[in-house]
Amino acid sequence: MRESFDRGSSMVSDTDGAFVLSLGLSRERWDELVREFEMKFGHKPTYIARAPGRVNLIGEHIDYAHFGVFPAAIEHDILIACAPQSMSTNITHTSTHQPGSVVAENLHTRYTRQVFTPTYCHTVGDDVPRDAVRVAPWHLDIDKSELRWESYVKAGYYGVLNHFFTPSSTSTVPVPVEILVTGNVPPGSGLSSSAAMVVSSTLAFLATNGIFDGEDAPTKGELVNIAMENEKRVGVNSGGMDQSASVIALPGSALYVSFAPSLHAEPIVLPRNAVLVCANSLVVSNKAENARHQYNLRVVETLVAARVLSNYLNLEVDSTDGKATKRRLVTLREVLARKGNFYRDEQDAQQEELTQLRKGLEDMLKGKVLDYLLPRVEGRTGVTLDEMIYMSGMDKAEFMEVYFSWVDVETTHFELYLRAKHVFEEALRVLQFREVCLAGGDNEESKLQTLGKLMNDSHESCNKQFDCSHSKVNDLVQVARSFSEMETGRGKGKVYGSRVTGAGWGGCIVCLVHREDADAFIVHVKERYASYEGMSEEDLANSVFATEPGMGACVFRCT
Ligand code: NG1
Ligand code: MG
Repeated sequence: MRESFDRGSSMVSDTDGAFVLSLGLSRERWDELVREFEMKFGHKPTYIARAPGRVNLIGEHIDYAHFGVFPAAIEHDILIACAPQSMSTNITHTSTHQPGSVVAENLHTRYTRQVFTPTYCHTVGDDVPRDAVRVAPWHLDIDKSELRWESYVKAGYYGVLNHFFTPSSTSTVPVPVEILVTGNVPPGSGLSSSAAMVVSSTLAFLATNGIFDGEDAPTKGELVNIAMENEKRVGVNSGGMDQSASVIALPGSALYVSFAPSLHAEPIVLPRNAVLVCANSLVVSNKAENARHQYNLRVVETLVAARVLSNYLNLEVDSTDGKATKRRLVTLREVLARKGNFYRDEQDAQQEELTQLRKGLEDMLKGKVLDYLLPRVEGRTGVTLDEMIYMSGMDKAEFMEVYFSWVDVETTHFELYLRAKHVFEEALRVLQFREVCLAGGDNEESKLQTLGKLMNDSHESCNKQFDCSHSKVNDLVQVARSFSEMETGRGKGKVYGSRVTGAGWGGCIVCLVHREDADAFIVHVKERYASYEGMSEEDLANSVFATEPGMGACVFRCT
């Protein structure tokens, strides 16, 4: 991890509310949160941790293949008011006050109060492997079988405990904590409510334990890594896009985030007249529940595609230990970099060469290499498990160990070719998108058109090659695009591009619209998407909204 981001302590701001207001955040929500915290716990919170959701402009399902992506933080966020548990006000939860115990409340009435205490495993016995003690001495029960709100709180806490309360760290005993959560990022909508939950939870436990004040304060880069690991505890093997956007984003800029050879984020300003509009298809995508045949399956397909390509290209991706070859997971980005001779490992930790990367992608897409991923049988693109194992050059036992032992997926059919093709094409589109944004000159209109075209192409590929859209999402995209046939009084409506954003299989689309047309565009979409019929004004406003790139996570000390 590069130390290129601020020390984490700069994430804490003292505020009497003025800072909150100057950011354009709704003061009422913050005041209500503080009031409710006092009602529930009998004292004021010490901190409020805030982490935003994000919208991804382009670069879908390529972060876990380690290619760069292009998200922006949105104004919607998760807020967690928190404080160490107070001895004097412990009327309602007498059984707590044990080290690290947590009383978690949610402002949303659907989510009930949760009380939990982590356990510390400090002895190495028959049933406790030595590694478990060294790597993760703290344990918290996280239910992966169903989506529970407190799982995200626990996931954030788990990382804090196992990074900052280990035998080798300066802190030893976590304080008992009270938290109250509220949020307005619509769940399951591709705007990353989950990362916002995990990041804000991570921040809340770091702050209440005083870690930002000590020498262990993490950098923003370290926070991203911790939040990424934490999110995996909930059962989704995600890449790092959402956590990077939520932690690192700066107001007014989108981010180009790359992951190889190490995490790097570059703020990029969009053209002056670009407005992003998000519209929710209202199809809730339950990523944790469907991960076995959706998200996690895509992660496995892209990783196996990388293995098959490295086998056919004879790339030296495995290490040898004496005579035995040690197999490991390789990403599509690593295959590309090794093939193009620009592979660097994390030790070098320099920013990747974008010109080399671009050339590598163009070569890969021009050549015939991707055909290695097709079955040797005409008429289908996907392969069976046995075909895939054969193509990997590995024996079955080691293949199963490397590719399936850590993940639960459900299918008999793997679309290695289509998934890899999407990943390489999408990675190239992200680089083109970045270049257009950075190019000088004042040909705004043509820039917006090029960006929009890249977004439209991305949607087609998500839909057809990556199979992560949904018929209703496609309907919504069509509604959005039909704005370009409408007369606005200034000519035809200026919507440049529309695409599914985030993991997909439901959720939101993101549209690139001309600033002057944003209001008319929003009305257009609200009036025409079938599932919006009969919705209240308030629900409609929460379903279709313009957003400016917002600021990343922060902790506010309540004064
Ligand atoms: P969502 O489900 O939209 O938050 C997920 C992953 C990302 C990325 C996108 C697809 C998580 C937390 N995030 O985002 O890392 O892979 O899908 O581009 O699972
Ligand atoms: Mg998510």
